[in-house]
Amino acid sequence: MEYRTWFLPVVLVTMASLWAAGCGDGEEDDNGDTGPSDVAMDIQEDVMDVEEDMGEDVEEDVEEDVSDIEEDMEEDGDDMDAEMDAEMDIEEDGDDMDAEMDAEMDIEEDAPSTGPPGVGDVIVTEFMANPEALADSNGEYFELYNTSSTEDFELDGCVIEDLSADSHTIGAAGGSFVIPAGGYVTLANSDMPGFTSDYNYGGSWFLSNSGDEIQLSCGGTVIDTVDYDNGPNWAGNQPTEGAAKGLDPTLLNATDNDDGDNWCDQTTSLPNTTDNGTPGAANDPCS
Ligand SMILES: [Ca+2]
Ligand SMILES: [Ca+2]
Ligand SMILES: [Ca+2]
Ligand SMILES: [Ca+2]
Repeated sequence: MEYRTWFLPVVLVTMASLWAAGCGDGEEDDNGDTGPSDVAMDIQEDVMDVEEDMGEDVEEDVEEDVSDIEEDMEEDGDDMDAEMDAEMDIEEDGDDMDAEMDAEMDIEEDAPSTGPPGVGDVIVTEFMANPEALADSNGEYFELYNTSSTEDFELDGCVIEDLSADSHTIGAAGGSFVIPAGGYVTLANSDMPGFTSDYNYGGSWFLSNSGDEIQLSCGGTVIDTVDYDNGPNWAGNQPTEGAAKGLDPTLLNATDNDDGDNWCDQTTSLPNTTDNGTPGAANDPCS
């Protein structure tokens, strides 16, 4: 105990000094928080934690703080979480066990986490029900749009269905199919429906030429539905052969896409066929 009480701070101060001398330039980074000089500051602050813990004569805390410092130096150069944890621990009860648990949680929280969308977060914005240049069995597709400007959403495990027999659970290669914030993804019954689709749901899911539904559900919650069944909300404006229907780009929400009057034939040619569509990109305007 006595040996450790003077030896560890000396070693750590030395380590911190070497780290600062070797990596830091003494100036603040442009972004102010993640550069080598900040790492050196973090380590120095951890050393102060050690000294404070020793003032309370808590040997376990000292050892754990030491391992915190070592981990921080090995990991990613960002000690902010560990630093805050250490401060809270000191304020609380002199028991540093929380810091270990916090550190584990920090690692989990720092990992990218993308959740499923909520109602209206992801909407149907385009569909090709009746291709002309390709057979229907090869050229049907639809497009989804992420209405959030800040949040990505995970679509793997979500279900695409209609209101009768068609149902397919998205099972992407690698177990992840993310639609980025403000972005589009395309789902098709082949890999090349006139362009390279993002997801191929295969040949057992169909878009009827006369009337059908596209519904996305995630975790049992319906996220969006488009029903072009020629019913009261979609009188006329049925699919045109060789042109995808696109939602007016000024009306990108889950309610406006229920009304067939807000959809129009796309006029931009697909990359690989003479049919028209704007898969994965903003739709052609409807007026
Ligand atoms: Ca069709
Ligand atoms: Ca169908
Ligand atoms: Ca809708
Ligand atoms: Ca589009």
